[in-house]
Amino acid sequence: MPCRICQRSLELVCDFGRMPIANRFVTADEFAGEYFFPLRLTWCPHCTMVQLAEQPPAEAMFHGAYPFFTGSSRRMQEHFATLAATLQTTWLCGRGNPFVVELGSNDGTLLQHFAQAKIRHLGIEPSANVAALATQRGVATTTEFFSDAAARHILAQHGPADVITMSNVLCHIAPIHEVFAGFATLLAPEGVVVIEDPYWPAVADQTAYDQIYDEHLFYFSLASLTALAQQHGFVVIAAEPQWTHGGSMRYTLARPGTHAMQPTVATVHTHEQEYGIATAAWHRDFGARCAASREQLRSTLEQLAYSKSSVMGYAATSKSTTVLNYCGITTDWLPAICDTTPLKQGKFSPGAHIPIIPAERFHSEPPDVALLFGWNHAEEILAKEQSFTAAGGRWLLYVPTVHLR
Ligand code: DWN
Repeated sequence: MPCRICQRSLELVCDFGRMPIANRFVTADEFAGEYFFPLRLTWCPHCTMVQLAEQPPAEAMFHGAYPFFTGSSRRMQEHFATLAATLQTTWLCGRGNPFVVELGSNDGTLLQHFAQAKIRHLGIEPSANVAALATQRGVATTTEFFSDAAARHILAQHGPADVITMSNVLCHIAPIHEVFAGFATLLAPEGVVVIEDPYWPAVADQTAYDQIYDEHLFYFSLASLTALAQQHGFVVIAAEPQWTHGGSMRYTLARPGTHAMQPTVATVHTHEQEYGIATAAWHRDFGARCAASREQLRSTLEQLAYSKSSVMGYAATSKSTTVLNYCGITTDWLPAICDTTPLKQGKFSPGAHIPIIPAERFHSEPPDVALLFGWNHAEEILAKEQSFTAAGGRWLLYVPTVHLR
């Protein structure tokens, strides 16, 4: 497979082995028919885009029983409330009857703020169950994948969009050029595209290899996103680091000459150059650190089992699927994972088949050690689980390094 952005040859960064669909939690009678694919991370030495060598079909990943809800974290709700306010004050103020479009609008966590403010909006969400939740909240939502054809249809119905936004969505999409064609069709002449995604240098720097799974096809940096945007006649006018998902970047794109470029672009660009993210050595080093982290986590879990300490996983994140399968973790070391999502409870984790139990069981049967798969929510989770820690419970983390605390 050549680079999806510039069509030149890709180089292997790390082979994570056979992997199931990260968000397809299964029942026992589904074990035999589980979908597996080779999870291999590559990078393009020409345009610098980091990407999976292959990805399962979109319909296998995003379906009518998609079990991730943006609103499942209190701090993420706050983040999206702030983003909504920022979009309004920065890009919509002074525009008559503005129109906001969100791709992958999930349960409407962001767009509900526009609905409440009676601002014209439209969410585009391919997973019917989460889209239905957004509709119940009064968020105008259509259940489909975004494409240039969809953009033409929306343009005819609603007119051009002043803001097209998406958070943790663009990095999931294989027909990415089709999506950019849709931006060009739908965006008003002076409109902006606001994109948030995990920031590849932050992922690599923290050895957060669990961000690598089927849904995450692309791993953007400013350099690689700029190369992509330029192909479609857009420039990046702002690049602002975010705390979300362990380190993300918010990129604002516009048509050349319509808005001034913010100083943040030069700052991030300089940082990426100094950091050397466009070198083969930097990528090789990441691959080596993933393998070392796996061995450390395996040996820590082995020691805990040997000392008869009970361990429970905390939060059945998509990321946990990579950790469990890459590290070969079984129920011998991890008998269960607790999670707040009813759609996951009572099922088994993809591939490794660890039982998912309700979050309440963490309180009624606290383990000696909690393996924190939701490490990106550590601040929120550790604050609400203070009594576990106060009673002597310990947390096992693996980002940025494997450690007990
Ligand atoms: O890009 C993506 C990001 C934004 O969200 C997706 N491809 C899917 C998803 O990834 P994730 O599953 O790794 O997301 P989170 O937000 O790290 O984890 C969510 C899971 O954690 C849910 O199953 C709920 C659970 N959780 C919990 O059990 N207790 C979360 C919190 C905050 C908690 O206190």
